[in-house]
Amino acid sequence: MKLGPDEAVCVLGLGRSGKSAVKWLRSTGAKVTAVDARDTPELQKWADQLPADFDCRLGDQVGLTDWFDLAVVSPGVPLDQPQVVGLRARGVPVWSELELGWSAVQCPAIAITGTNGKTTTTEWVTQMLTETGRQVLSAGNIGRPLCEVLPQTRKLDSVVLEVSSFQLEAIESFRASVGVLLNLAEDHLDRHGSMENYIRAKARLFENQKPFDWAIIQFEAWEQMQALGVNVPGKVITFSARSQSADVYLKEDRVISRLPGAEGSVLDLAGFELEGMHNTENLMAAWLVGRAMKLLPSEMLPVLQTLRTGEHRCELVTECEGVRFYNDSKATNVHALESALRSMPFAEEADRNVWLIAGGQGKGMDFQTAAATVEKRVKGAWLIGASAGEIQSAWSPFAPCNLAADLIEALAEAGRNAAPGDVVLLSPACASFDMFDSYQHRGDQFRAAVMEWVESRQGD
Ligand code: UMA
Repeated sequence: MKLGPDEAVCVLGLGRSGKSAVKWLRSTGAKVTAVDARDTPELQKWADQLPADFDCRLGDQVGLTDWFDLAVVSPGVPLDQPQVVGLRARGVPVWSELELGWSAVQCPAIAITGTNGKTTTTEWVTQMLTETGRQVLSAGNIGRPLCEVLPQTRKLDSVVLEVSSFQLEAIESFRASVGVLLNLAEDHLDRHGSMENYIRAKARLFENQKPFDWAIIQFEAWEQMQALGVNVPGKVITFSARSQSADVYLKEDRVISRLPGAEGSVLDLAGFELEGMHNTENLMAAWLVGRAMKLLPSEMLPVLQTLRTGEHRCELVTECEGVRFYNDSKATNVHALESALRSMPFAEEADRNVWLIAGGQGKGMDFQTAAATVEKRVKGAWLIGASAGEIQSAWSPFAPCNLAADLIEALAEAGRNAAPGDVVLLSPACASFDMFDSYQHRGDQFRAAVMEWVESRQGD
């Protein structure tokens, strides 16, 4: 569907995505109705700044019985939400903000998804392409909606998009010239209902690809997709740090390729400062994107060697009296927590040297799946937030678990118990929204609390 001027478009959800969709649509001459279940002073103020004819409906009881040519849903609005169901029942096409952006984007897209690592890999790919002279911008789930950067896309070689299952669920024609799927593990089951639905939503990244497009897929995720009979029309390349059956795989400290024209060792990990198998796979994916974009190995390598993980991702905050404090607030699911536990430094005398702070708003995941890793690495856990009790039931047989009132108390307890060689790790395995504005807010609070705690120790 091509969007013409004067179309009546309803935008549901007025967070970052919805507001940028409204702005873009208004610039095209569309007649926009903006809707949000919240009726807050902040949203009122935003609506008041727009011209008087702007139709903004705030509150959880607003009606949507008028005709719309199109509805655009924010990622946080589920497709089984009554307003969306009602619009669909009346034959109104429902697009995600990603699909709306795609209808107006003026350059090819590189799109990166996966349960974990998608922000890091999006940042790395953007950095690699920028530093090798390509005109690119990152957008999407990374925090900058595609609709916000549309005017700039005319001048770009590519837009690098981090995409989520929420955004992919409501696409029609969105097509990535290069699509990347980093991994598939339990996440957002409260929204998708089952792992199968979640995998199918993620796999939509590849459904509109042409036979000459690239589908760069982690080997294990590819197996999960194949088990569901998902068809991928593009050129599939697999990578894995665990399975040597992949096209690109890990052997000791080297990344080996069996791709035609690039056979043999392509990366020597000794030259990289990246911890953990998950980061090796993120690196493999970035390298494969570079190859798909026709970058020369000699161009890519110097940039790849400078890559680091960002804030809130196993970020070393400080070391005090031989105890290292890590902020992994970005770990919002069980799989990310397991990756963090595996990549934490060991103590000389024992593998169980991690004092873990976890908990927050669960997403229908099974915390028990982390039990073996918790048993191997965790000396004690302090649990916070809405899921604290559920996590305690799941992990208590494997490690000492305690409930804490909040992050500050959990940190104080973990710090008090930690001995030289130990690690205090915030890796919540949950969303932050029960106690914080975002994972960044949670990580910032943790960092500040660690520094305060360390100062108080030094004052003793
Ligand atoms: N709302 C309704 N009705 C509903 C549900 C929500 O009106 O039934 C309203 C809320 O009242 C609120 C608005 O919708 O005002 C929120 O919309 P939103 O949750 O889509 O928030 P945005 O600010 O648009 O942020 C979204 C992504 N959020 C989600 O996917 C939940 C951001 O990803 C993304 O960075 C941003 O678009 C820009 O693309 C965040 C995220 O947690 C970081 N993503 C998940 C993840 O990474 O695991 C998928």
